[in-house]
Formats: sequence, structure tokens, C-alpha cells
Amino acid sequence: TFDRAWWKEAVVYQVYPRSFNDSDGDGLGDIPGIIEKVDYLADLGIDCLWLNPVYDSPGVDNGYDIADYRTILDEFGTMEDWEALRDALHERGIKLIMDLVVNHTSDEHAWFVNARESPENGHRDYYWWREGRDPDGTDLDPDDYDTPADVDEVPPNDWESFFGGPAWSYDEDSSEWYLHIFDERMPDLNWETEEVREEVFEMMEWWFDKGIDGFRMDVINLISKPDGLPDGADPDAIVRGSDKFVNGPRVHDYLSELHDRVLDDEAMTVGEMAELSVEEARQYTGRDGDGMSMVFTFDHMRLDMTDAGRWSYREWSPRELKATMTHWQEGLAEEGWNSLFLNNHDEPRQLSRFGDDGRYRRESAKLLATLLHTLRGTPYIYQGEELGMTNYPFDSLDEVRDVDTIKNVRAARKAGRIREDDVMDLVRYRTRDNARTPMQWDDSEHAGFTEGEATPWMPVNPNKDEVNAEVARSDPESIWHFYRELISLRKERDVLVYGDYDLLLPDHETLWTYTRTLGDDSLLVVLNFAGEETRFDPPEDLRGTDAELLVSNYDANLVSVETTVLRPWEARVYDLQ
Ligand code: ISL
Repeated sequence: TFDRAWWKEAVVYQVYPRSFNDSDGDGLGDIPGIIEKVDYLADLGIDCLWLNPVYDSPGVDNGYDIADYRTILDEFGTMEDWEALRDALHERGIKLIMDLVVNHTSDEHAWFVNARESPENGHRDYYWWREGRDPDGTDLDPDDYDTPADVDEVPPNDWESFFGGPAWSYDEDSSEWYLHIFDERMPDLNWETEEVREEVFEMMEWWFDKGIDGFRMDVINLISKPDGLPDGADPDAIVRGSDKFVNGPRVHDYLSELHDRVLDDEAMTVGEMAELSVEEARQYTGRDGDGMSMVFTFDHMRLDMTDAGRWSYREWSPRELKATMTHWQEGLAEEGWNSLFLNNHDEPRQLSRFGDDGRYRRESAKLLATLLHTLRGTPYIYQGEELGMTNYPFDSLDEVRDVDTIKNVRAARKAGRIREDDVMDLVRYRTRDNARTPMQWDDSEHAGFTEGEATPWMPVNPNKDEVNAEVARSDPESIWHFYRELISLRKERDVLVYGDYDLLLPDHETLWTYTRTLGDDSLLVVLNFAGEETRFDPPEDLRGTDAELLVSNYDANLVSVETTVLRPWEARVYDLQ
């Protein structure tokens, strides 16, 4: 027996609204633009849409800096537009989850404006304000901070921002520092303050009353900061202090409270959690845990980095990817649930990173799709992935819009952590903007993303003539059709959703092979993670088994499981009988 849930059976599609479809010709995607494409999504067969932030925001971090949680950003449309989108989705049986960004707000949120203007005011302790300290006795250098010349102090602790540089900024009016784990225009909310929790819970209820089906929760394991805000343990950590503010002491209390207050049984929640162990994931999601549906974890997104973090590079191997994801498959087999993704709006395109975006573009995109839709967990498709969209050939930093890239490169340069010769290679490989170029709908000038005079806010990938939705939909062998088949297969076969995952050939360098089993139903997945032919020797007990080839990214027909040579990036799913 197993516990059914709609969000376990769903395939989620992620829409980054700025880059999806522009309906009014200003070069920015918008909500009416999404509505125009709802039939496209229904045709693909997805069950749930995760909408990146569409709230009122000054746009320092493309909407992750929220100025008002209950208003839609003008550029994206109106609340009526949002309601029309909700209805268009629901009419087609597609659920809608919103992005919940409550670790921080924008500095333009009324709470922060108020907190900054009047230190005595009630909103002050919605955020983290502290006096600085004497630099003597610390290893911090006052010159590293942006303070007036006569202020010879350093922040209350040594924490750093995920975007590079200090996590504290000095406020001249009150002579105090405030905390921001991301940009200085994104101050951290103080969850210790009961009113903050109350405000967040009410806001969530307000959205549930408007008919949403759940939330993706942004950096939700950062919301609890330890008493006394101590320095980080390791002065050489990539993000100093993260050992203190990631999975902080009261995070489980807050999330359990949130769960009990706001969430009903049908609500889906997926917590975005940087730096997380399987054990911690079980605490967040497990039966006796905080009741989240699932988490996004990032171990598999670190395989191509050195200890120096995201602005470094090392070669990843299929074997490590297999080991890492298997660790999570096994770790959450009894309790908890996996989110399956290889890219999102913060990551480069999966095809360019884990596949081959050149010669074997089509084969490797289909192999990655097979993996994501046959592991145990909920698959997430990031817009354009189903077309095999690739990274963008950035030539210079001037083409990059992403605050994270710009600030991290600046910080890495300053600290001498990056070689000048490597900067552009790393940016091209790693920047979040790879995911943010316009969705490619057709081969027209702006790929059908916008038809107005304005140029798109991000350049269109030059491969739009070959890689676009129109071409893909008219070709039955396309990556798009392959996604569609996988999505529909998942609906037919419980084993794909609920079946056990058992890894075979763990030590093989390039083959990733596993079975999925539910009662009598059993599938065998064989993936050749290589641009060369690879010999597949099935394990003894499966050899000669009659099987139907359920999924294949090459020509194939009825077979039995035998020693065979797999072609480059070949993916097969056998239905074992
Ligand atoms: O981008 C990253 C990895 O590629 C991370 O450092 C990222 O900032 C982190 O995973 C948190 O991401 C989320 O919160 C950020 C926002 O910029 C991201 O877009 C969001 O997904 C701050 O709200």
C-alpha cells in the first residue's frame, strides 16, 4: 500500500513570467501572455503550473524582492488577469502553485520603509537591526563595508550574502545595520517576531482563498536565525555564516506552525532548500516532520563545482550524478518525497550541462527526460526544456542582467578567487540568465516571444530557427512529443509514481540502470550517459526476460532483455513481464 496524493502524480511545469510570452509588445512577458499559452500547456499534458513571482516588485531580483504580496506587478498585468489565468488553468484541470518569498521582502515593502523611517515604530522588529562592532578583535576590515568615512565599525557578525559580499548594510539614519542574506535591497524578515509570522500566515490564507493549490517556498530553510547571531564557524566558507543561518534552530517550529495554521490536506508545498541532508529533508517532509509535501535539494547541482562553490568549475561524471540522486531516491524511499529537476530559473539549461547540446541534442534531451520522468518523485519541467532549449552564447558581462552573476563575479574578483581568463567561460556556463532568455515559440525575429516594436528584455537564443515550439510540435519525433508521451505514460502506470527504485550496476561509469517495482508491475530503465556506444550486460536474473520496449529514444521494437550495445545517449524503458 502507498499514500496517494495528487502532487505525487503530477508533472509540474515552471513558468518564469518575464521570459515566457509577451502579449502587449513591451518586450517583457506577462500574465495575459501565459493565458494565450494555456492550451499549449494542456496539450503537453502537465498537471500543475508553478508561477515564479508576479507580485509588485522593484525588480532588483526579478520579483524575488516583493514590495506587496497582494498586488500583481503592473508589467505582468492586473489581479483580474491573474484570476483569468487561474480559471483558464483550472478549467483544464491544471493546478496552480505560487511562489512564496518570505525569508525577505523588498526594501520598498511598506514594512521596511516604515521600519527604516521610524526606528521606534512597530515595524522595526519585522527585520534584523543591530549595532555594529569594533573591528578590533575581529578579522573583518571596515574598508570592506560601505559606511560613511567617520564610522569605524564592522557589522554585528561576519555573515555573507549568497549574492556575494556582506550580508549586512549600514543605515546612516539610525546608525544601525540590517541583515540581508541576498541583495541589500532584500532585507531579511525577522521570524522571531510573532506579528511577522501572523502576517505571512494571513497572506498565505488570502491566496488560498483565491483558489491556489499550493506554494513553492523560496529559501525556506533560511528563515530561522540563531540567538545572538553568532559568527560563522568557518572564516573560509564560501558563504560565511551559512552554517548558522541555514536550517536554523527554530525553522521546524515555524514550519510546523505554518502547516497547522494554513495548510489543508490537499495543499502542495515544495520547499526550496539549499544545503540539506537526507535526514533533514525527512524532518521537513516526513510523517512526523513539518508536513511539507517535498523539497528541492541541490546536491546534484554541485557536482560540477569545486569546494570554491558556484563560481568554480570541475568536470562532473555520470557516475557521481547517479550516486547522488540514488542517495536521495533511497533516502526518501520510506518517508518524504523527491522533487525531480535538472534545471530551473536559477540554473543553466540541463541539456547544455548534463546532456550534449550539439551533435546528440535530441537523443540526450530525451535521455534526460526519461530519467526525470522515471525516477521516484515529482518531475518539474522548466519552460523550454521540452523543446531542448540550450544555454545562450554570452560574449560579455554587459549582456548579463542577473544580479547574482554580476555581484558574485565582482566579489570573486575582489577576493582573487577567480582568474580573469576564466570569467567569461564561467559566466557562459553558469549564469542564471541562461534560463531566462525568451521562450522560443517559432522562428520569427523574436522567436514569437514578442511581436511589438520593443526588443525582448533578454536576447533570443540564435538557435531559435531549429529550436522552437512550432517546429517541435509538427515533428512527431521531436523532444516535445517525447515529453508528451512520458507525461501521459506516468498517468497510465502507478509504478512510475509509486514504485520502488532499485539501482543496478552502481559502479558502471556511464550506464544508469534501475528497476521500478510496484506489486507485480515492474519496469527496467537503461540510460547510456555517453556520446559513445556502450555495452549493456543485464544482471543475471533479468537476462532473457521478455519485455516490451515502452520508451526508446531510437528506433526499436519488441525485444527481450539481452546483452546489447546501446547507441550514444540511448535511453530505454522495458516493461518487464
Ligand atoms: O541561484 C542560486 C543557485 O544557482 C542560488 O544561490 C539561489 O540564490 C538560491 O538557490 C536561492 O534561490 C531563490 O532565492 C533567491 C532568488 O534569487 C532565486 O531566484 C530563488 O530561486 C532569493 O529570493
